[in-house]
Amino acid sequence: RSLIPENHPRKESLIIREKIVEGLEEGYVAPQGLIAHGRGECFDYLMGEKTQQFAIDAIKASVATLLLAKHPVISVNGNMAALVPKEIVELGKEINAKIEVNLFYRTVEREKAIEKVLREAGADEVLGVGEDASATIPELFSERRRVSPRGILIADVVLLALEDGDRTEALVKMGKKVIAIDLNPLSRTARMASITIVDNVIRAFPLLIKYVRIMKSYSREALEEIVKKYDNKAVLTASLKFIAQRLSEISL
Ligand code: PTJ
Repeated sequence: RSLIPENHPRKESLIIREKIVEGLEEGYVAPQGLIAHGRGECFDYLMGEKTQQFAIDAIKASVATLLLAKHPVISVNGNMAALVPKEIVELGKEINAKIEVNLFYRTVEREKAIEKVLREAGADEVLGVGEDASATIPELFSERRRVSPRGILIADVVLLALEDGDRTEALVKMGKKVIAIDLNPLSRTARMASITIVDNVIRAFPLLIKYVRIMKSYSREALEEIVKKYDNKAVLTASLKFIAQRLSEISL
């Protein structure tokens, strides 16, 4: 491993990079995942590398939606497995969600490697690997169309991150609610999703777990009210305004 000096001002960010590189070396992060990570870092930088209020609002609406869901599924790709494997499993257990591997650059080897990472992180069951991905999402032509008939196919709510816009759109067209974690508020995924958490998965997952523990005791009515009041367009606008304002303040 490369040596990161203890006092390096960007130590955290460098450690996170190492996790992605390690995932690449172990064969479960796609090479394109490195590019995606760099784009994410750039947006994170613009947002001060902190969870902002618009992300908290989206996280609360996501938790309410997940707690009300009948068949929630957490969709996992290479970058997520590298960055938040334990948190994926923990959140899955808290909300009784299935965990499914779904890759843009799909190979059975990568699926199996991700399953291994998730099992080592405590998962009892991992869907979408090899033959299990026997169902198809209509109108989708990437390898992401192959899904598990016990998972994404029948899900009413899908939580995903670092995603391409096509699948989000196809899932929404199938009548599913899509919760997307994406640092880029301009991406097609961010625009197509039912709820967009504009934050880093590294910070968003622990917060989702935290709020599930708090909101578990809420009544159905209270959860439904949170979902009803939520406005994703307003959240995306707030994130762009935040970036614009921050840049104009810095450039003074
Ligand atoms: O593992 P696979 O085969 O499914 O491939 C995964 C990647 C990420 C390669 C694939 O989905 C892809 O190419 O994604 P995109 O189109 O590059 O989109 C990734 C989005 O995630 C971009 O909008 C980034 O800004 C955002 N992003 C990157 N890192 C993070 C992030 N969002 C949240 N947290 C991050 N750490």
